[in-house]
Amino acid sequence: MTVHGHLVRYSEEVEQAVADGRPLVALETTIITHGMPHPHNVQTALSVERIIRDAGAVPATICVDDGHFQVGMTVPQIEALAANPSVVKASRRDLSVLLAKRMTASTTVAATMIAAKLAGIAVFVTGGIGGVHRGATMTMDVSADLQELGRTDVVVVCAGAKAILDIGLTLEVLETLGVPVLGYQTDRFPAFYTRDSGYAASDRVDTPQQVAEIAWMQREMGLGAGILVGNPIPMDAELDALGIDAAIGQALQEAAAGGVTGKDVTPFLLSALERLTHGESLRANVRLIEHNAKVGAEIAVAMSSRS
Ligand code: PSU
Ligand code: MN
Repeated sequence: MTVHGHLVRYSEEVEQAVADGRPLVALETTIITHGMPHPHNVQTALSVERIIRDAGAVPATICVDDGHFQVGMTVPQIEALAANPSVVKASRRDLSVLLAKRMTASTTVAATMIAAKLAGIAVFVTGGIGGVHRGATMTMDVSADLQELGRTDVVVVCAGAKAILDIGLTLEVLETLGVPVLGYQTDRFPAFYTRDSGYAASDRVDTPQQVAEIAWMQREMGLGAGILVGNPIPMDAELDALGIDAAIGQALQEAAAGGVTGKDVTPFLLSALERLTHGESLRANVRLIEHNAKVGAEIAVAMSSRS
């Protein structure tokens, strides 16, 4: 393993892929440590990597460790992270502290975008992004993921945003920040467990090549912002909208009653939802991430044909 500069440390597989100019796909780790229960988190992380390899790209799962961004993790490294309940969640604010203290941390969408950019990786696959929380007009709870999308030019493939958030306000903020929100083979912005949030995407794309062309334009102008690709959950995996809405309502009530704030809000809501749907939400979560992995790898392959 080689140290690149002072900040990025590649795995052997990723190092080789960079040297060979092969397409890479970044993956976050907060979903592993704070988004899914063990052992589903490890199984999903490894299956997502496999899907990316099968589609002709190289996965780079990213975390913070020993004063570096670890870009590309071995199976034992992923297993250790997934089984360690004391790993902290790192977003933009936390990175300098955690790197300086040489702590182990998982990276959110925002932190993974920063690492991907430093590591020269153009495409990043996740499940759902953070956004504007319901009630944010009072709490001001707006995920740092949104600002990052406005300032870091990485293509982020997701299944939309969970309805634990205020999706309308999330889309307003993304518009203000100049982030294209592309519906992948749909005109609609997806809502994670369901294919339609009730809001339109800002534009529609139908092929990986189209995403690549838009990303090149964005770069040529030096706009600096990322691109959000909303890839809806496969039809046969979609959950019943009313059932999931009821569970979300209950989860939000529990969070309010428990006085949950700050970086704990999203993990709290995700685990409450898991419990309230008796694992149904988890199965959907796995299916949509696997789907995102396939589409993200195809976009990475399309983008690597011109660089
Ligand atoms: N939304 C999900 N699943 C997740 C997350 C969000 O449906 O796992 C994680 C991602 O890592 C995201 C982070 O970047 O939560 C957002 O946290 P916050 O709202 O504290 O910015
Ligand atoms: Mn928050």
